[in-house]
Amino acid sequence: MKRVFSFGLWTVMNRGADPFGAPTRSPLDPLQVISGLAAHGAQAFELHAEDLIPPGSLLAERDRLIHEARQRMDDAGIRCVACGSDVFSEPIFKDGGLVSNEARVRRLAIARYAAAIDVGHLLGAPLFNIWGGRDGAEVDASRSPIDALKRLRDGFNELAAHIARHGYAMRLSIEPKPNEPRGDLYLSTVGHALAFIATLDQPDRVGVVPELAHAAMAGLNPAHEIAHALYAGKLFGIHLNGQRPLRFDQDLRFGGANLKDSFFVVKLLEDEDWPGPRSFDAHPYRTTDEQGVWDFVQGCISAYKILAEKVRRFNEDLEVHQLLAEIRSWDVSVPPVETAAEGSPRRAFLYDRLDHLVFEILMGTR
Ligand code: XUL
Ligand code: MN
Repeated sequence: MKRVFSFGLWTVMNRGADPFGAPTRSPLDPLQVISGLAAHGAQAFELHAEDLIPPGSLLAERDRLIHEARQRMDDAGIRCVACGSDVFSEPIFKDGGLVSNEARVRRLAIARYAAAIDVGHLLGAPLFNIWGGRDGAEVDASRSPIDALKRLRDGFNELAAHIARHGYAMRLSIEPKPNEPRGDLYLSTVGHALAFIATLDQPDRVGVVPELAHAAMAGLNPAHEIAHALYAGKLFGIHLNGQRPLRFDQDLRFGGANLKDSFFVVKLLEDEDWPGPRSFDAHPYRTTDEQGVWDFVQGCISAYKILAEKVRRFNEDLEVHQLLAEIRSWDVSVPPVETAAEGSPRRAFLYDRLDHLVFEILMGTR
């Protein structure tokens, strides 16, 4: 299986601003980013419709930009694997898009998503991914969480109906995140999203896009999060990056933190032959200049490939094989009685050695 590497346009277009500091890089043009990604090893990209088409653009301008993007895509041999909408950055949605306490604002959010779905369709995106960054709360007294879930349900139902009505070959996904920018977001983990999807009118059309950083922010094991999505047949996409647990959203480059977690995520995706694009959603460091963003792109892809090679080594390692065969045999064998005095069976677990073999393989000493 040929792996497809993908980046959000917004990752490369990120200008290095943070809540305490101004941008450190000049803006990159999205069309330039599409060609640049292809030139630096990516076969695909994701975008928010607004990354390409400034909000408020007239239809003719939208069509011109889509036409130009499609031309770039054809020329560079790169495709669009997911579209979304930047419903989170505009002041009108400050108290929520789909969950706003104002019906008028909820309608605006749905219209905004629907328009972005149309853009995604025109770019050939098979997936519309929704990260509802404002669909949360700081003041729980302001909204019942049950009402929030019902509003989210109504919103997702309407968007799925929009896709069906137009006959688009497009699925929907939820990208969960526990918090930030809101104090708490309602769709916070893969588990929350899966339970929520089951309440929708067309649950088959909707899946999840787990992000490593978002799982780590909730203190969760990202490989386990992704496994839940895979197990439910709902892994519609993935966002790869790095993050120190239980902190603000760092969006570090893939491989920039949590080496072992990253290894087990790659191992899961590779062992399961997951066919989807390996999408990166990280930011070049604020210290990086315009030139350096392409090092960032190549670095993320290279980190994935190196980890995939480590997975291959792990899977082919003779001692690992022996240990895993031994572990599998326990399923049916009775453990030996350790001492006559104890009289009860005791198993010699070999996990210390196994864990060290992972360490050695990752460090390159094996
Ligand atoms: C935010 C995040 C977003 C989504 C796309 O944390 O991950 O960039 O991936 O809206
Ligand atoms: Mn993301």
